[in-house]
Amino acid sequence: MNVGIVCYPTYGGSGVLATELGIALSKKGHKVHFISSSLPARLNTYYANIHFHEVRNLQYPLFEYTPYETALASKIVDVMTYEKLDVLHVHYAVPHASAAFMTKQILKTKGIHIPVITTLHGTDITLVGNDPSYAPVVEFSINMSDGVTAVSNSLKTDTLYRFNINKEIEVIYNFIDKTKFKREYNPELKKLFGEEDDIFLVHVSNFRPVKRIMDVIKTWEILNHENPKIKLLMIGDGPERQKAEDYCRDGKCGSIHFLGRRDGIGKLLSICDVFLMPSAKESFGLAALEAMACGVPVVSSDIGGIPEVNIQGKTGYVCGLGDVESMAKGVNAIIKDKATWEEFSQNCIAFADTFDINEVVPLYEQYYQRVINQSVKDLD
Ligand code: GMT
Repeated sequence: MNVGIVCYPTYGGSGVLATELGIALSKKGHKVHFISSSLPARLNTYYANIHFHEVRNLQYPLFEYTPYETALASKIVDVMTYEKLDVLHVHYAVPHASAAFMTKQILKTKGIHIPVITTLHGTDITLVGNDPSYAPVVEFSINMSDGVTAVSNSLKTDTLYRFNINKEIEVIYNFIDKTKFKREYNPELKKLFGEEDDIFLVHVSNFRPVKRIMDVIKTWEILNHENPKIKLLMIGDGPERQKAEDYCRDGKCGSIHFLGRRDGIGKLLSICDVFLMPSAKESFGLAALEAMACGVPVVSSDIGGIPEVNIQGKTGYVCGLGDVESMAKGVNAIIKDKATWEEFSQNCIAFADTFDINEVVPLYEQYYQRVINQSVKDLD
């Protein structure tokens, strides 16, 4: 197949998932065209069958805001016309689904038909997409897509609750590439941040307000107060990082390491003992799944799709939003002895296996084929 993928290039679950999907499809012999405003973060090496088309956003003094959606639709029209895509798969509804709809209309006038699949990732439905400034366009463009997928059952339910949707939504879970995320414990790496017998908590995100990184720090504070051997690695960057660092600057957070944005974090995760995800919104929690694949149990909030990934009492604990006391208790219950931690860690690896890339990518291929076949039938 010749597949077009539209995604955000930034560090965020939807862009990561879209990029990993494109890479996996290319390895299976499909031709993949990424269309994005810059090179997606995880597309940092060369692959056969992968092409990258940059959306150039023309600046003009008249524009207070540059019309990205227009530039994107124009770029898709160009790629579609010359590369003859079989299907266009857009990740994150805002504004990719509406840009795709516009593209379809333009191409129709040229006698070209392209089926569009929209994958809903989370905040495009639960936070940004249902804001009145976007909602009517989001609802319309989801309904106009030829296929719609959501990354968890929770997100499907949320979408049907918040919007008037007349399309069947297929749930295809996010996936994990075990060659990139596996347990590779390295004591030398651990020594860079502490001592061999320290216990490391870890958080990975883009530090946006929904990630509630102050809950991460408060959970660590409770635990570190009881046991100073408990340390914390904060991986990522974003708008809330400054607030968290300022909170720590009077010296009370001596054993927190802010590592910033990092690539290839499987090795870092592998020196850690518990992953913290106290998010206020999370349709799936790809970062938690990546930690689990590295054998790291998760203590999280019970929001959105997280309980479909983090299984209470097996791979970790799910707690009420903002309940840092329960989160600290959850961590203690996991790290109380080596055997308990080992059991949770093994459960994590086994459960992460059920989201294996080799199982999930064929679901997308089958779905593409179904949507293509149906759209050809609809044309007749
Ligand atoms: O939440 C983020 O950090 C980024 C966001 C995105 O759209 O890029 O992630 C969403 O998509 C991920 C991949 O499907 C999911 O794992 C995240 O749970 C989801 N985030 C939210 O719902 C807040």
